[in-house]
Amino acid sequence: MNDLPTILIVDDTRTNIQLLAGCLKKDYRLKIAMNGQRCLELARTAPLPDLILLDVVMPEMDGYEVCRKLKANPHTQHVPIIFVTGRDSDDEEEYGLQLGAVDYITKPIRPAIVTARVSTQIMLKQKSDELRNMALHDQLTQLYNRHFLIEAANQKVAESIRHSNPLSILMIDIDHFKLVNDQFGHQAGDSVLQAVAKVLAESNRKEDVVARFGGEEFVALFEHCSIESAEEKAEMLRGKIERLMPAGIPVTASFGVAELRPNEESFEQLLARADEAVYRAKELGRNRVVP
Ligand code: GH3
Ligand code: MG
Ligand code: MG
Ligand code: MG
Repeated sequence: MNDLPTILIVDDTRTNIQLLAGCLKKDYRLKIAMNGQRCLELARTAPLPDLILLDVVMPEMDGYEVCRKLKANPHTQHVPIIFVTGRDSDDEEEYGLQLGAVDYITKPIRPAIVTARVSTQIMLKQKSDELRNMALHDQLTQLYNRHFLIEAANQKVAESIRHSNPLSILMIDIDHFKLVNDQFGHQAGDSVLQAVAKVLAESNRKEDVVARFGGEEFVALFEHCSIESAEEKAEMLRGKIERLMPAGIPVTASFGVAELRPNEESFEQLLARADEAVYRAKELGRNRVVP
Protein backbone atom coordinates (compact mmCIF):
# COMPACT_ATOMS: atom_id res chain seq x y z
CA MET A 1 0.00 0.00 0.00
CA ASN A 2 3.01 2.28 0.37
CA ASP A 3 3.10 2.70 -3.39
CA LEU A 4 -0.08 4.74 -3.59
CA PRO A 5 0.49 8.10 -5.26
CA THR A 6 0.51 10.99 -2.80
CA ILE A 7 -1.78 14.00 -3.10
CA LEU A 8 -1.45 17.18 -1.09
CA ILE A 9 -4.79 18.91 -0.48
CA VAL A 10 -4.53 22.60 0.39
CA ASP A 11 -7.62 24.44 1.56
CA ASP A 12 -8.43 26.71 4.50
CA THR A 13 -11.96 25.30 4.84
CA ARG A 14 -12.47 22.02 6.61
CA THR A 15 -15.59 20.98 4.70
CA ASN A 16 -13.78 21.39 1.36
CA ILE A 17 -10.95 19.20 2.59
CA GLN A 18 -13.42 16.57 3.75
CA LEU A 19 -15.19 16.58 0.41
CA LEU A 20 -11.95 16.20 -1.57
CA ALA A 21 -10.56 13.63 0.83
CA GLY A 22 -13.79 11.67 0.53
CA CYS A 23 -13.34 11.36 -3.26
CA LEU A 24 -9.64 10.50 -3.13
CA LYS A 25 -8.76 8.60 0.03
CA LYS A 26 -9.50 5.20 -1.47
CA ASP A 27 -6.89 5.50 -4.23
CA TYR A 28 -4.29 7.90 -2.87
CA ARG A 29 -2.24 8.71 0.14
CA LEU A 30 -3.37 12.15 1.32
CA LYS A 31 -1.53 15.00 2.96
CA ILE A 32 -3.43 18.04 4.18
CA ALA A 33 -2.40 21.67 4.54
CA MET A 34 -4.74 24.40 5.76
CA ASN A 35 -2.61 27.33 4.64
CA GLY A 36 -0.01 28.26 2.06
CA GLN A 37 2.97 28.15 4.36
CA ARG A 38 2.15 24.61 5.46
CA CYS A 39 1.70 23.62 1.82
CA LEU A 40 5.22 24.82 0.98
CA GLU A 41 6.59 22.76 3.88
CA LEU A 42 4.69 19.59 3.03
CA ALA A 43 5.55 19.89 -0.66
CA ARG A 44 9.19 19.29 0.30
CA THR A 45 8.64 16.62 2.96
CA ALA A 46 8.59 12.90 2.25
CA PRO A 47 6.43 11.32 0.99
CA LEU A 48 6.69 13.96 -1.73
CA PRO A 49 3.36 14.80 -3.35
CA ASP A 50 2.66 13.64 -6.90
CA LEU A 51 -0.06 16.26 -7.21
CA ILE A 52 -1.21 19.33 -5.30
CA LEU A 53 -4.85 20.39 -5.14
CA LEU A 54 -4.66 24.07 -4.36
CA ASP A 55 -7.36 26.40 -3.14
CA VAL A 56 -7.06 30.02 -4.31
CA VAL A 57 -8.76 32.09 -1.63
CA MET A 58 -6.88 31.63 1.62
CA PRO A 59 -5.80 34.16 4.25
CA GLU A 60 -2.17 35.33 4.41
CA MET A 61 -0.88 33.61 1.28
CA ASP A 62 -3.33 32.94 -1.54
CA GLY A 63 -3.13 29.97 -3.89
CA TYR A 64 -1.61 31.99 -6.73
CA GLU A 65 1.26 33.06 -4.50
CA VAL A 66 1.75 29.48 -3.30
CA CYS A 67 1.81 28.30 -6.92
CA ARG A 68 4.41 30.91 -7.86
CA LYS A 69 6.63 29.84 -4.97
CA LEU A 70 6.30 26.14 -5.80
CA LYS A 71 7.19 26.77 -9.44
CA ALA A 72 10.18 28.94 -8.50
CA ASN A 73 11.74 26.22 -6.34
CA PRO A 74 13.73 23.50 -8.14
CA HIS A 75 12.65 20.99 -5.49
CA THR A 76 8.95 21.50 -6.12
CA GLN A 77 8.68 22.88 -9.64
CA HIS A 78 7.87 19.51 -11.19
CA VAL A 79 4.91 18.76 -8.91
CA PRO A 80 1.71 19.28 -10.90
CA ILE A 81 -0.82 21.67 -9.40
CA ILE A 82 -4.57 21.73 -9.92
CA PHE A 83 -6.41 24.79 -8.65
CA VAL A 84 -9.68 23.93 -6.94
CA THR A 85 -11.55 27.15 -6.43
CA GLY A 86 -14.86 28.96 -6.23
CA ARG A 87 -13.50 31.65 -8.56
CA ASP A 88 -14.98 30.66 -11.87
CA SER A 89 -14.30 33.60 -14.21
CA ASP A 90 -12.40 32.96 -17.45
CA ASP A 91 -9.79 35.53 -16.45
CA GLU A 92 -9.01 33.78 -13.20
CA GLU A 93 -8.86 30.39 -14.83
CA GLU A 94 -6.53 31.74 -17.52
CA TYR A 95 -4.35 33.35 -14.85
CA GLY A 96 -4.12 30.14 -12.85
CA LEU A 97 -3.08 28.18 -15.93
CA GLN A 98 -0.53 30.83 -16.86
CA LEU A 99 1.08 30.39 -13.45
CA GLY A 100 1.81 26.80 -14.43
CA ALA A 101 -1.14 24.86 -13.03
CA VAL A 102 -2.03 21.81 -15.12
CA ASP A 103 -5.77 22.12 -14.52
CA TYR A 104 -8.42 24.29 -12.91
CA ILE A 105 -11.46 22.84 -11.18
CA THR A 106 -14.29 25.04 -9.96
CA LYS A 107 -16.32 24.60 -6.81
CA PRO A 108 -18.84 23.36 -5.89
CA ILE A 109 -16.86 20.14 -6.01
CA ARG A 110 -18.28 17.42 -8.26
CA PRO A 111 -16.67 14.20 -7.03
CA ALA A 112 -16.70 12.34 -10.36
CA ILE A 113 -15.02 15.25 -12.16
CA VAL A 114 -12.38 15.67 -9.46
CA THR A 115 -11.60 11.97 -9.47
CA ALA A 116 -11.31 11.81 -13.26
CA ARG A 117 -9.11 14.89 -13.60
CA VAL A 118 -6.90 13.85 -10.70
CA SER A 119 -6.46 10.40 -12.15
CA THR A 120 -5.35 11.84 -15.51
CA GLN A 121 -2.76 14.10 -13.87
CA ILE A 122 -1.43 11.32 -11.68
CA MET A 123 -0.98 9.11 -14.73
CA LEU A 124 0.92 11.88 -16.54
CA LYS A 125 3.08 12.49 -13.48
CA GLN A 126 4.00 8.82 -13.27
CA LYS A 127 4.93 8.79 -16.96
CA SER A 128 7.06 11.88 -16.66
CA ASP A 129 8.80 10.53 -13.53
CA GLU A 130 9.60 7.40 -15.47
CA LEU A 131 11.04 9.39 -18.37
CA ARG A 132 13.07 11.63 -16.09
CA ASN A 133 14.39 8.58 -14.32
CA MET A 134 15.42 7.00 -17.59
CA ALA A 135 17.07 10.20 -18.77
CA LEU A 136 19.25 10.44 -15.67
CA HIS A 137 20.24 6.83 -15.06
CA ASP A 138 22.39 4.30 -16.80
CA GLN A 139 20.30 1.39 -17.93
CA LEU A 140 22.81 -1.40 -17.28
CA THR A 141 23.87 -0.46 -13.75
CA GLN A 142 21.04 1.83 -12.60
CA LEU A 143 23.66 4.29 -11.41
CA TYR A 144 23.34 7.92 -12.47
CA ASN A 145 24.59 8.60 -15.98
CA ARG A 146 27.17 11.11 -17.16
CA HIS A 147 24.50 13.68 -17.98
CA PHE A 148 23.19 13.70 -14.41
CA LEU A 149 26.70 13.65 -12.96
CA ILE A 150 27.72 16.78 -14.81
CA GLU A 151 24.59 18.66 -13.75
CA ALA A 152 24.91 17.59 -10.13
CA ALA A 153 28.65 18.22 -10.13
CA ASN A 154 28.33 21.78 -11.36
CA GLN A 155 25.88 22.47 -8.52
CA LYS A 156 28.09 20.83 -5.93
CA VAL A 157 31.17 22.69 -7.13
CA ALA A 158 29.29 25.99 -6.81
CA GLU A 159 28.06 25.09 -3.31
CA SER A 160 31.48 23.91 -2.24
CA ILE A 161 33.05 27.20 -3.31
CA ARG A 162 30.25 29.28 -1.75
CA HIS A 163 30.44 27.57 1.64
CA SER A 164 34.14 26.62 1.57
CA ASN A 165 33.27 22.96 2.05
CA PRO A 166 35.71 20.37 0.73
CA LEU A 167 34.53 18.42 -2.31
CA SER A 168 36.34 15.30 -3.49
CA ILE A 169 36.06 13.10 -6.51
CA LEU A 170 36.98 9.52 -7.31
CA MET A 171 37.47 8.30 -10.82
CA ILE A 172 37.39 4.54 -11.05
CA ASP A 173 38.50 2.56 -14.06
CA ILE A 174 38.29 -1.24 -14.18
CA ASP A 175 41.63 -2.84 -14.99
CA HIS A 176 42.10 -4.76 -18.24
CA PHE A 177 38.39 -4.88 -18.74
CA LYS A 178 38.83 -5.61 -22.41
CA LEU A 179 40.40 -8.91 -21.37
CA VAL A 180 37.32 -9.75 -19.28
CA ASN A 181 35.17 -9.36 -22.37
CA ASP A 182 37.64 -11.24 -24.53
CA GLN A 183 38.01 -14.18 -22.15
CA PHE A 184 34.52 -14.47 -20.68
CA GLY A 185 32.27 -12.77 -23.21
CA HIS A 186 30.43 -9.49 -23.33
CA GLN A 187 27.56 -10.70 -21.15
CA ALA A 188 29.93 -11.69 -18.37
CA GLY A 189 31.52 -8.26 -18.83
CA ASP A 190 28.12 -6.69 -18.30
CA SER A 191 27.57 -8.64 -15.06
CA VAL A 192 30.97 -7.51 -13.83
CA LEU A 193 29.97 -3.90 -14.48
CA GLN A 194 26.73 -4.45 -12.58
CA ALA A 195 28.51 -6.07 -9.65
CA VAL A 196 31.10 -3.30 -9.41
CA ALA A 197 28.36 -0.67 -9.68
CA LYS A 198 26.50 -2.33 -6.81
CA VAL A 199 29.57 -2.16 -4.58
CA LEU A 200 29.98 1.54 -5.39
CA ALA A 201 26.30 2.31 -4.84
CA GLU A 202 26.06 0.44 -1.54
CA SER A 203 29.14 1.96 -0.02
CA ASN A 204 28.10 5.56 -0.30
CA ARG A 205 26.03 8.05 1.62
CA LYS A 206 22.75 9.32 0.23
CA GLU A 207 24.13 12.74 -0.65
CA ASP A 208 27.08 11.32 -2.59
CA VAL A 209 26.70 11.02 -6.33
CA VAL A 210 27.90 7.84 -7.96
CA ALA A 211 27.69 7.64 -11.73
CA ARG A 212 28.70 5.45 -14.61
CA PHE A 213 30.86 7.87 -16.54
CA GLY A 214 31.61 5.72 -19.56
CA GLY A 215 32.04 2.06 -20.52
CA GLU A 216 34.02 0.73 -17.53
CA GLU A 217 34.61 4.05 -15.82
CA PHE A 218 32.77 5.35 -12.79
CA VAL A 219 32.85 8.63 -10.90
CA ALA A 220 31.92 9.30 -7.29
CA LEU A 221 31.53 12.78 -5.81
CA PHE A 222 31.79 13.29 -2.06
CA GLU A 223 30.57 16.49 -0.44
CA HIS A 224 32.16 17.70 2.81
CA CYS A 225 34.98 15.29 2.16
CA SER A 226 38.71 16.04 2.14
CA ILE A 227 41.10 14.24 -0.14
CA GLU A 228 42.41 12.20 2.80
CA SER A 229 38.94 10.79 3.57
CA ALA A 230 38.31 10.28 -0.12
CA GLU A 231 41.51 8.24 -0.35
CA GLU A 232 40.35 6.11 2.57
CA LYS A 233 37.01 5.52 0.90
CA ALA A 234 38.75 4.68 -2.35
CA GLU A 235 41.03 2.20 -0.60
CA MET A 236 38.01 0.57 1.04
CA LEU A 237 36.24 0.30 -2.34
CA ARG A 238 39.38 -0.98 -4.05
CA GLY A 239 39.58 -3.80 -1.50
CA LYS A 240 35.90 -4.67 -1.89
CA ILE A 241 36.20 -4.87 -5.66
CA GLU A 242 39.35 -6.99 -5.42
CA ARG A 243 37.54 -9.46 -3.14
CA LEU A 244 34.33 -9.42 -5.18
CA MET A 245 35.14 -12.09 -7.81
CA PRO A 246 31.83 -11.59 -9.66
CA ALA A 247 30.83 -14.81 -11.48
CA GLY A 248 34.23 -16.16 -10.41
CA ILE A 249 36.08 -13.55 -12.44
CA PRO A 250 39.00 -11.73 -10.79
CA VAL A 251 38.42 -7.98 -11.12
CA THR A 252 40.41 -4.99 -9.93
CA ALA A 253 40.14 -1.27 -10.52
CA SER A 254 42.40 1.77 -10.51
CA PHE A 255 41.36 4.87 -8.61
CA GLY A 256 42.20 8.52 -9.18
CA VAL A 257 41.39 10.90 -6.32
CA ALA A 258 41.24 14.69 -6.33
CA GLU A 259 39.88 17.48 -4.18
CA LEU A 260 38.51 20.75 -5.50
CA ARG A 261 41.08 23.49 -5.11
CA PRO A 262 39.85 26.84 -3.81
CA ASN A 263 41.06 28.59 -6.96
CA GLU A 264 39.71 25.88 -9.23
CA GLU A 265 36.28 26.84 -10.40
CA SER A 266 35.16 24.21 -12.82
CA PHE A 267 34.20 20.58 -12.49
CA GLU A 268 36.11 19.89 -15.72
CA GLN A 269 39.39 20.87 -14.05
CA LEU A 270 38.68 18.67 -11.05
CA LEU A 271 37.72 15.78 -13.29
CA ALA A 272 40.84 16.25 -15.41
CA ARG A 273 43.06 15.89 -12.35
CA ALA A 274 41.25 12.73 -11.26
CA ASP A 275 41.67 11.38 -14.77
CA GLU A 276 45.41 12.07 -14.70
CA ALA A 277 45.60 10.29 -11.34
CA VAL A 278 43.92 7.21 -12.85
CA TYR A 279 46.45 7.29 -15.63
CA ARG A 280 49.29 7.28 -13.10
CA ALA A 281 47.61 4.44 -11.19
CA LYS A 282 47.60 2.41 -14.40
CA GLU A 283 51.26 3.18 -15.04
CA LEU A 284 52.20 2.23 -11.50
CA GLY A 285 50.73 -1.24 -12.02
CA ARG A 286 46.90 -0.85 -11.59
CA ASN A 287 44.70 -1.99 -8.66
CA ARG A 288 45.68 1.04 -6.61
CA VAL A 289 44.56 4.44 -5.38
CA VAL A 290 46.49 7.48 -6.55
CA PRO A 291 45.79 11.03 -5.36
P1 GH3 B 1 42.98 -0.55 -18.58
O1 GH3 B 1 43.37 -1.42 -17.45
O2 GH3 B 1 44.14 0.19 -19.15
O3 GH3 B 1 41.88 0.37 -18.21
O4 GH3 B 1 42.46 -1.51 -19.74
P2 GH3 B 1 40.98 -1.74 -20.22
O5 GH3 B 1 40.97 -2.97 -21.07
O6 GH3 B 1 40.06 -1.73 -19.07
O7 GH3 B 1 40.70 -0.40 -21.03
P3 GH3 B 1 40.12 -0.10 -22.44
O8 GH3 B 1 39.65 1.33 -22.36
O9 GH3 B 1 41.11 -0.45 -23.51
O10 GH3 B 1 38.89 -1.06 -22.63
C1 GH3 B 1 37.66 -0.83 -22.05
C2 GH3 B 1 36.73 -1.90 -22.52
O11 GH3 B 1 35.46 -1.82 -21.91
C3 GH3 B 1 36.49 -1.88 -24.01
C4 GH3 B 1 35.01 -2.07 -24.16
O12 GH3 B 1 34.72 -3.11 -25.05
C5 GH3 B 1 34.53 -2.43 -22.79
N1 GH3 B 1 33.19 -1.94 -22.51
C6 GH3 B 1 32.76 -0.67 -22.55
N2 GH3 B 1 31.46 -0.61 -22.26
C7 GH3 B 1 31.03 -1.88 -22.02
C8 GH3 B 1 29.78 -2.48 -21.66
O13 GH3 B 1 28.75 -1.79 -21.50
N3 GH3 B 1 29.74 -3.80 -21.50
C9 GH3 B 1 30.84 -4.59 -21.67
N4 GH3 B 1 30.73 -5.89 -21.51
N5 GH3 B 1 32.03 -4.06 -22.02
C10 GH3 B 1 32.14 -2.73 -22.18
MG1 MG C 1 -10.43 29.06 0.66
MG1 MG D 1 38.76 3.15 -19.42
MG1 MG E 1 39.86 0.06 -17.93
